[in-house]
Amino acid sequence: HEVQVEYDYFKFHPMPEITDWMSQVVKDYPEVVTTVDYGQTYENRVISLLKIGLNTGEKKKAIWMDCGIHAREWIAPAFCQYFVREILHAYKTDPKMQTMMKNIDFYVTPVLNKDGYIYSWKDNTTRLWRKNRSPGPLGCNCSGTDLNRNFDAIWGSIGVSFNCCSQVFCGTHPASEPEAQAVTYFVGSRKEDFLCFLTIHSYGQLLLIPYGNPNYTASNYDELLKVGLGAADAIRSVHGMNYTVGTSPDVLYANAGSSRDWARLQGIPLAYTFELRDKGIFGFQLPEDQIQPACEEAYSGAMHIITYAHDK
Ligand code: ING
Ligand code: ZN
Repeated sequence: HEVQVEYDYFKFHPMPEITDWMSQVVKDYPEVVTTVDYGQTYENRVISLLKIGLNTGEKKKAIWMDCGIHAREWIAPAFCQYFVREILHAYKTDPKMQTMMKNIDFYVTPVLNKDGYIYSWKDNTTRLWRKNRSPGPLGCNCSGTDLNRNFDAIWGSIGVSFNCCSQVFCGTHPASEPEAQAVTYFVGSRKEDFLCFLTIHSYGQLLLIPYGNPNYTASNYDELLKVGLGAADAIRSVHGMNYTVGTSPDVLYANAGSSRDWARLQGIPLAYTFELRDKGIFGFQLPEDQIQPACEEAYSGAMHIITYAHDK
């Protein structure tokens, strides 16, 4: 019989270890955690999420969180795993979390772009891969589509490239990629259930709100900004780190086809992109000794948004 080894949340893990971790979480918390397989990657890997919540027999509201849509942003999958650990610990001890688990289901995808993530672990020449691993269109020698430009949200309008060699290649048509299709179908088919859609990236220490195209303004822009600023305050209170809040064009750059904009266009009110640590000293190659503080502060920011969504 196997010896249980304590999972190290403050190291980066290759894909097989994350997959094993998912199975272990289901075994450890069978009354609140199940896995849902909801798609396949280009290389035919199963895309799975953890569904976390109490089965009340009632129709429940939901929270979405995905990590690892971009391969090289390793702190993001580490955060999804930490987030799951924290809400499950809180569920055991904190009446507020027990209430939340009755009212809502958390849908957490630790690694959405599995093919890309595995490729970024291959060797030091592939460590900074961003896109998925689908081949380019006929006649193009580069592979990979930027999944965060591929969603059906004012697709192709701004801040994207139609050159398949670009890091921000938006694909051949909206949701051309199987990974974007999986999210589109899973979330889209139950969009009225979702109170909030959080998509986790690095780096930059930003909380980005819709829309990426400056010609569009979210109908609840004021609410998105207010709740985002509250989350930034919560983040700052943990380790003093500053996060900037605003639309992508206001604080970073314009873009179209992001999953966050797609979620907001579906009617999900609270849609945020988290850009975790740091601000560029280490960039995508965040040292492992920053995983814990980065996750602690981001957890506090995410819980600020989730608590607002739940209590609203
Ligand atoms: N940044 C995001 C990107 O996809 C972003 C930033 C998200 C911009 C959503 C606009 C909308 O480029 C990283 N680091 O991937
Ligand atoms: Zn990213």
